[in-house]
Amino acid sequence: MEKIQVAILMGSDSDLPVIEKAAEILDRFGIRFFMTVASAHRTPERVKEIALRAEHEGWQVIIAAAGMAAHLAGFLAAHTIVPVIGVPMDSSALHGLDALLSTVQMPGGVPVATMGLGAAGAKNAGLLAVQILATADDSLKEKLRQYRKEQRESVEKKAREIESKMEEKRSHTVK
Ligand code: RP5
Repeated sequence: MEKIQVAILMGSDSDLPVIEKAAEILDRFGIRFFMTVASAHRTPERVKEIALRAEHEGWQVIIAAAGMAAHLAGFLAAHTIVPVIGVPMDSSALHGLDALLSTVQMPGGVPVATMGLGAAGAKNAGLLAVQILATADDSLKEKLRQYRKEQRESVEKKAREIESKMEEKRSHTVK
């Protein structure tokens, strides 16, 4: 069986619709990952076990998504030297600002790489994990370059479409 490279943990299954954007990226790059729910407050022992398993099994990156007090990423980071990427979730009356601040404001000595809120943050967590893995994998580097190329081409295509639409509009009004 292929070795797990990345783990995606979420504080609650309600985080799944957002954090699955990270999973989509890992799938796209052919990264083997493990995904589960573990709560820093409601199942702290389980989180600790997963952090220890990460080192034991040689996982290379952990992505941790949580809302509200959002201690999941920090709690994991406290129990392992595997790099942790935190993704704050918008799941409270404060619309994620609470989770963003508590994920990003780690005390010196225990880093958590914090992504933005929402689907973009989840997608970037997947991409950052791939970029970390790519530092020691030339074929992944090539796939990332291709990804950026496709992204660039897609933006350029949209730019051309908007420019020609505007041009067409202008030619009608000038007449
Ligand atoms: C939920 O509470 C969240 O979106 C979330 O991830 C979670 C945090 O759970 P604890 O780790 O605080 O138990 O509503």
